Amino acid sequence: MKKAIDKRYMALAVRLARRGLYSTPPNPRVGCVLVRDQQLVGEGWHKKTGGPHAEIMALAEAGEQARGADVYLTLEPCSHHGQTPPCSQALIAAGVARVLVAQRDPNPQVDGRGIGDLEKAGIVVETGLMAAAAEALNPGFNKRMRSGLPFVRSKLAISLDGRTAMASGESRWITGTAAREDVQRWRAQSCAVLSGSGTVIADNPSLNQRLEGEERQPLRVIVDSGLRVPVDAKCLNLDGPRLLVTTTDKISLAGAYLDRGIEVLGLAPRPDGKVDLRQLMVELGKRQINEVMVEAGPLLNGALLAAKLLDELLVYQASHVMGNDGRGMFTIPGLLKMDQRIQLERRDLRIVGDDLRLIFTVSDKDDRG
Ligand code: AOF
Ligand code: ZN
Repeated sequence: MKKAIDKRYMALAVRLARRGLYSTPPNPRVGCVLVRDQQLVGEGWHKKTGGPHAEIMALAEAGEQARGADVYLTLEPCSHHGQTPPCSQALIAAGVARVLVAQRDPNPQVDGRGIGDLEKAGIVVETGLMAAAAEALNPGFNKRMRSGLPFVRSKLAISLDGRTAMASGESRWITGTAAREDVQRWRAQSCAVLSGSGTVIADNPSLNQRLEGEERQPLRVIVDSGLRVPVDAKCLNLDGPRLLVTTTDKISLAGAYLDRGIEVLGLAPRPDGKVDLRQLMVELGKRQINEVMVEAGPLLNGALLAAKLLDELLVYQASHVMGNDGRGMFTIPGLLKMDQRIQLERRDLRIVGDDLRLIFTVSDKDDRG
């Protein structure tokens, strides 16, 4: 009985955390529920980096009622002075009786210390209830804290026969409006949207998020080893942070971009003269980028998948056939035998408007930073 009640309140904490889906990055989404004598006395969630943590909001709502309360937390309370004081101490000072923590905080500054603080103060701590749901709130934060690398999700819009553009390059629109609206939500929850010079030249996409009421714009990152992207490309001129990534030997030619306020990053070129994508991910991790959404063509997608840098595929499949001359999803040369296949695990399947939406986890990947 008690177990079922605990699960119900933890599920509420997860739902509260989700309210921060679009606004918390680079901080994690966190929810907190306070219950005393079977009464809900406080609810909190973390809205914005620099703002109050979930626990502080819930404690403020509960006031004196926090004394002796049970606390349901999706993430271990922080134990450090960041932009705000430690939540572990606030919970202790409020006199709570028991704390249920779904997920330990992988931030090396916390990593068990928050739980340790509570236990030292004589508070009963239970961990692991609904851990998977709590982890799923923050794939990017968790991965970045554990490996230094962001979580990378590639969005692909395809025909039934897996084509992403006609041979002419034309690709508007493969999927319907409902799928394109869905894409806006994924963009808005990302810290960065990544594309390549080929896509920008062919489609001139905006790559910004246009969700109503959401202010935070993900960083638009364009990989352009040859500095071929026109300076007046939409994605380089719309409001919001922009980053053009090229190789160190090209950086002296980037004046026209810099004049427009576009940041240009030069990375040491690989032997083939292209940008080192792993280095790019390391760099994005250092910039506190949690989730990257890739919206690119088959060359960049193929290179990312082959380099084991993709964590997830978000695929929208339309009900039409584009034919054999159309472009594919991943250009990966040298895959000839069945045992060279790249293994995926399908996690979700649903219908979005006229299209099918599939989410895959890439099983075979490399998380070393
Ligand atoms: C919590 N509750 O609601 C959140 C936590 O700079 P600060 O003070 O905002 O601290 C950020 C770190 O605190 C973040 O990296 C993560 O480890 C933790 N986030 N902790 O107790 C919250 N958002
Ligand atoms: Zn905190």
